[in-house]
Amino acid sequence: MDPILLYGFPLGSSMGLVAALEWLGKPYRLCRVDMLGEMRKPSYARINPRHETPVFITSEGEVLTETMAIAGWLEARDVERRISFDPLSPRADRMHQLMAFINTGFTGAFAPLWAAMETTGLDPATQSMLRDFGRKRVIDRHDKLEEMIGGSAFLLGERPTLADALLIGVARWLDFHAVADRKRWPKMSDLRQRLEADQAVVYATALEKGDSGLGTGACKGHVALETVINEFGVDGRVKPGHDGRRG
Ligand SMILES: N[C@@H](CCC(=O)N[C@@H](CS)C(=O)NCC(=O)O)C(=O)O
Repeated sequence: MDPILLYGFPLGSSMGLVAALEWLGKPYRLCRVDMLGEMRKPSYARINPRHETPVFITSEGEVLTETMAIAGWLEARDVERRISFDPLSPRADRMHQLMAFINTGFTGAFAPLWAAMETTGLDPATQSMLRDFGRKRVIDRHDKLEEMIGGSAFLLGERPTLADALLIGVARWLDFHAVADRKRWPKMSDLRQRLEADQAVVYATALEKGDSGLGTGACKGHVALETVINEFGVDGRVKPGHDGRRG
């Protein structure tokens, strides 16, 4: 079967994985998840008990959560090395390093900003403290990433890889939370501009917004969330400790 990526809207980090699937060019399907609504319902726990996107249904029908695990699955099957490198090469090591940085400290820096925005009943002082702390963390992680970026068109050379995919899904949160002018980090700003103009990212962003776009043709269509849950989610009542596995 074609693997299925469950991606979240609005503004899910998973948008980058949609772009990666386009760059990879192998058949896949998508499932669009409203993170503010359907992802919070009890039934979603059958596919991810942590109520998060992305989720990936592999071509063997297994449920795989966590961005790094999904990216690893794609990398292992990228035999033509369209979005990755020979796993034994230094560039693969460097790609993993950048992906880990983006998926941990860089992404996590935004957590206080999301909390300040989404937590109900926060008093203004706590909200302001969270915003201030988050803003400082985001700026610091941008400073660090700016230092890590070289002079190439994309993070690891002249074509985008999984590291760029992870970055572009998250980097736009800087603007959404109005943390700072992106031009404060010239290399990051140029990189983002290049990625935002990339056809795969344009396509992934359009889908996220509920529009249709011009993809490569690798996407074989969308599957309804209810269908994915019924076909691949754990059966019956969710038991503590399960991770979306059927067996
Ligand atoms: N560790 C997970 C984190 C995934 C994550 O935090 N996803 C966000 C969307 S980008 C989410 O679903 N948050 C829960 C929410 O919005 O309620 C991963 O790397 O895949």
